[in-house]
Amino acid sequence: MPAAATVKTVETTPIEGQKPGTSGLRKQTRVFMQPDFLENYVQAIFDVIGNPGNELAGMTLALGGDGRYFNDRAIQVILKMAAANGAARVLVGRDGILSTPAASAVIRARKTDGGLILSASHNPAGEDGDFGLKYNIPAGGPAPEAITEAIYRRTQEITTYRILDEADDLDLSALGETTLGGMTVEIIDPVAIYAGVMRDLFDFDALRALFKSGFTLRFDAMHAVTGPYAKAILEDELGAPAGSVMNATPLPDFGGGHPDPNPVWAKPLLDLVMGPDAPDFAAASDGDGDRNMILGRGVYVTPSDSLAVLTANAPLAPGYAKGLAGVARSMPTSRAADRVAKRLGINTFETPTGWKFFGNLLDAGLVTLCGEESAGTGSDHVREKDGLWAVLLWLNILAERRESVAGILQAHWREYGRDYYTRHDYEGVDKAAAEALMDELHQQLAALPGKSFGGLTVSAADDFAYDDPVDGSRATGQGIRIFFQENARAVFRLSGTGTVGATLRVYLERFEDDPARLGDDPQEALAAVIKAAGEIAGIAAHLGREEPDVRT
Ligand code: G16
Repeated sequence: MPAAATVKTVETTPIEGQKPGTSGLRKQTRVFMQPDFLENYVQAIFDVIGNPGNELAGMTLALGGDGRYFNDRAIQVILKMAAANGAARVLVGRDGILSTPAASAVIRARKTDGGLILSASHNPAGEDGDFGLKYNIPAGGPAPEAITEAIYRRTQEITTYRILDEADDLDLSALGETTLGGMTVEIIDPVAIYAGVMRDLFDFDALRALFKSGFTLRFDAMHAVTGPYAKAILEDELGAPAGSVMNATPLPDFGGGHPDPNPVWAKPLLDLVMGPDAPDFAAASDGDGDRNMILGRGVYVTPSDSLAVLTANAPLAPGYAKGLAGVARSMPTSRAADRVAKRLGINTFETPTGWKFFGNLLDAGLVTLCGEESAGTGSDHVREKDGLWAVLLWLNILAERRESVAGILQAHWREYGRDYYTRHDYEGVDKAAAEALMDELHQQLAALPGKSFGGLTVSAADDFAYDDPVDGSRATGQGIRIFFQENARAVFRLSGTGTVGATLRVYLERFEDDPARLGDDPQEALAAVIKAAGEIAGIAAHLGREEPDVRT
């Protein structure tokens, strides 16, 4: 970098559309690439987290992303802006790579003043795909709403941003320290700190023995960020045969795929476990490595069931041997984990959708595990959901129980009953139509109890609100819940992570204490609930769609 690098103050004006959603600011990549769009948002973050008057003076930040298109450019801009705003040090993953859970681990292990994570999670990548940016707090988790709202307000009044002038891009491919303006840039191994956390939690000897005994695994990294992590831990350290990790090289466009680990987008893996060459265990993760899908020979484990099974079995892993303080789940997640928690006599919490709502519960030691129907599971080891962690916990349980995934699941249902579950997504629908559907649902709420739809009778209906037991904050309008007398529930909410139009999510579940009675297909077992939900919300009339785009 030429010694001449100076701080340049650039005049700017607020840009529309910088309101963060469920998980930071997520937009089409081209929107992020507009002049000043990234710069304005980054400066707004720095203005909110910085010291009034001397910005980031003395602060250390972590920085990295899932390697998607524009990750490399955005990292260089953010580094130059951090230097211009006076940051002391930035820890950046080699080549700008950090999975979301690894970023959380770095923030916590190195006690930074938070970090910036570049990802649009499971959304497709590329110039025509999506991009995203979020700020995580020093505890390692996504910023709570008070902070994201302050950042948003700042974007609406911003007039200038600061960036280094005449500074060359840094080479981020070699580990070690370098300087940028007056700031130290420390290029770190993206895997090392994270792998250390996993080593502390799980019985790596037992896992090595499991693989040595011939246990087979397929992990689909979906050409996204988890590849290097999964290869280093599962293959290099634990001895899973080479090739157990598929699609392990992160690509800027994720190979043109949709790295959302669910039976629809990871269908080849689902087909594999349902076929004659099924491995003992299979799993997939998403773009930024925080989501997971769990499969066994001939079986798909829903995220809600996975949370329940992990809650019941976590103490088999050394990191949880003392038992769990409690378990939290997002509201639309099935109530399977609650049944386990009740039996164990531990805390349960039902929070709004969004990992940020778990942060306070974890910090206060009220819960140890958290999970969401959207393929997120995690624990108090970091403050993000963690895809590879879920895989390792499952493997540790399998290593101890030496039963199949299907066997464990069947035994779980026999013991606790089964919460049949499915989510129907209506994607890219007209925003106004989706909002009208939700408005109408609202208006009906009070009149619904006692009415019957498709053979089910509504027992209660509300719009979910959450009072945080730690800081007293209240989140309202978090999704409409309709309970039926027949142990069933339908939930409606609009996605907060989409970038085009609106996505209506309908979450459907029904509890059955004798799982043999309703058969194995959730769509069939839930037919009456699906019908009732469609009638109550008038889905076809509002959206002009007879069928959802995605059923998971
Ligand atoms: C994000 C949040 C999750 C949340 C999900 C919901 O996931 O981190 O906590 O469950 O959004 O998405 P939607 O609002 O579309 O239903 P991710 O993996 O996209 O960061």
